[in-house]
Amino acid sequence: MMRTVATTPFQDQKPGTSGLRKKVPVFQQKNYVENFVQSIFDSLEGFQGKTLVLGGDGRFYNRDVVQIVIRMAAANGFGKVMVGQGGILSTPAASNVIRKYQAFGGIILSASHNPGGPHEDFGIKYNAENGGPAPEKITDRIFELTKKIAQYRIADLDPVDIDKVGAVKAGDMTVEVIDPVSDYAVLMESLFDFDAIRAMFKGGFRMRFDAMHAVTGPYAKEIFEHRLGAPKGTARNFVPLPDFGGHHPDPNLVHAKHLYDEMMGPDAPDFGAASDGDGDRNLIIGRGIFITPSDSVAMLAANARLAPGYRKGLKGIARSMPTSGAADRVAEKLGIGIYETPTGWKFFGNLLDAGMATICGEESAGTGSDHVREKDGLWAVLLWLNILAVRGESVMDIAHKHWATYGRNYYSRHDYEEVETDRANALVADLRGKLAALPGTSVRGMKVAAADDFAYHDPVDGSVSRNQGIRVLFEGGSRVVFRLSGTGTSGATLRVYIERYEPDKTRHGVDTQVALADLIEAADEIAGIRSHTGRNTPSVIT
Ligand code: VG1
Ligand code: CO
Repeated sequence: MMRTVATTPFQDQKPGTSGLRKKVPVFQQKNYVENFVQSIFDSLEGFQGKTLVLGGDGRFYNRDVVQIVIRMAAANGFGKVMVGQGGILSTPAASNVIRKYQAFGGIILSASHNPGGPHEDFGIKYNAENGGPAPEKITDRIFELTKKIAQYRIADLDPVDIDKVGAVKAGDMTVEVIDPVSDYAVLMESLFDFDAIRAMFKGGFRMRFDAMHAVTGPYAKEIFEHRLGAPKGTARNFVPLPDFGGHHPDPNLVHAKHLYDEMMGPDAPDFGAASDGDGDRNLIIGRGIFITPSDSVAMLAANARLAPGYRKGLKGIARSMPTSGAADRVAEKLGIGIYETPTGWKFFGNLLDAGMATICGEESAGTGSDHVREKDGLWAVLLWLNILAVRGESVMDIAHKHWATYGRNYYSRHDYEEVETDRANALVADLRGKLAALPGTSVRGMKVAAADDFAYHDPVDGSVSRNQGIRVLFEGGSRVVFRLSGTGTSGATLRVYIERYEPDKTRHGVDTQVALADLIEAADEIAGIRSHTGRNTPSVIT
C-alpha cells in the first residue's frame, strides 16, 4: 500500500514571501507537488502519529492536491489529517485549527490574491505548530531539500470523500473532515462584542462585504448574516469558485473598484469591506472614505480596547517596514513597544509568541492579532464593526479624529507588474550601488537623511534577515521604499512605497497622490524607474 517513488528534483521550488507560488501547469508537472510536499515533511522531525491540518482557498487544483497530501501524509506516518470540508479552510481559520487542536502543523493551499484557474496561480505553504507560516530557517531548509530530493512516499488509497463532515480511515491514518467555519466563528465570538454589533445592525446599519468569490464567502454568510443578523445580501459574491469568477480576488481599489464606487456613491451603505482569495487580507471603506491598510492598523490599535478580547490593552504593535509609521504614533501614545519587521507575516510569529506584540499590520491589506498567527481579513472587519458599534460614529469621523490627534501619514504604493526580471534586477543593483552616496544630497529640494537596505535582527531568536527593501529617508520623516515582490509568478513586480507625514490638520484633506507628488518624482529620480522598466506609469496604485 505504501510506496516509495523515485523522483528527480526541480530547481525552482523556492518558497517566496508566503510559500511556493507558481502557475497551475507548473504544479501539474509529474512529481512537482509530491517533491515539494515530501521536502516539507523531510524538513520536519517528530510528526509520527501527530495531526496535520489541511485546507485551501478552493482555487483550481485545490481538490487534487488535497488528495495527494492526504496520501503522502499517510505514507509518511502522520496519525491524522484534519481537512476542511470540500478542501476549504481560510488561512486564518487554518491557523486557528492548528492551534486549537494542537496539531503538529498544517499545509495551506493558496496563492492568496492571485487569480485562479487552469492557467493561473496555485500555491502551497507550510505552517508550524504555533499556527504561523514557517520561519525562514524552515523554508530555506525545504528549498535545499527540493534541490536534491530522490524519492517520496505515497500511499495507494482511493480518494477520500472530503465533502462529508466526519472521520474516515485512510490506511492507518484517520482523516477528519471538519466544518471550516464553526471553530473560526466561535473564536470571533470570543473576541468581539457580538451583542453590540447585532444591535447596530438591528438599528439599520448597512454594510457590504464582498467575498470576491473566494474563501471568505461561507465565513461571511455565517458570521455577518446568521450570527450578527445583518440583512441577507450583506455578503456578496459569497460562493467560492475555482477561478474566482475570472477576477483577481485582491481587495484593493483596482480589483474591488465596484465596491469603492458604491461606497463613494449617493446611496452608499455605512461600511464596505472585502477580503482576498485565502481570507487573510481586508479592505476597509467607510461611506465616502477609503481607509489605507496602514491607517487601519493604527486606528484599530488605538481603539482595540473597545473590544472584549483586547480590553486589557495591547502588549505592543508590529508592522512591516514598508507599512506607514501611523501605528508608531499610536504605540508611542500608548507607551507600548513598536516593532518593524520585513515584509511577510512569518516575521511577526516570534513577536506574537513571545508576547511582545498583540496587533500586527502590513500595508498590503494585512491586519491581525495574537488570536492566530496569520493576518486575518474578517477579524479586521469585525474589530472595525465592534469599534463602530461602541463609538456610534461614522468611519469618516473616526478617521478625521484620529488624524487630528496623531497627524496623518499620507501613503501610497505603486506597483510595476510583470517587469522583465533582468531589468528589475538591474534597477535594484543600480540602486544598491548608489545608496552610500545618497545621504546629504538633495532630490527635488528634499534632503536625504539616510539610505539603506533594510536588515532585520529578530529580537527573539537573534536571526538576521538582510536585503529586505531599500529605504530612502528624507529630513522631516518622508520616505520612499523599493523592493521586489516575492509572490509574483510571472516576471518581476517592483513595489515603490511612498510616505509623507503631515501633522497639520488643516492640510489633512488633500488627495493622496497630490500630497505625495514630489516624493513620487523623487523616487523616479533616485531609482530611474521609467528608464529601467520602460514604464511611464505604475500598473496598480493603492
Ligand atoms: C505580498 C505583500 C506582503 C504579504 C504577502 C502575502 O508580498 O506585499 O505584505 O505578506 O504578499 O500576502 P510581496 O512579496 O509580493 O510584496 V497573502 O494575502 O499572499 O498571503
Ligand atoms: Co492572502
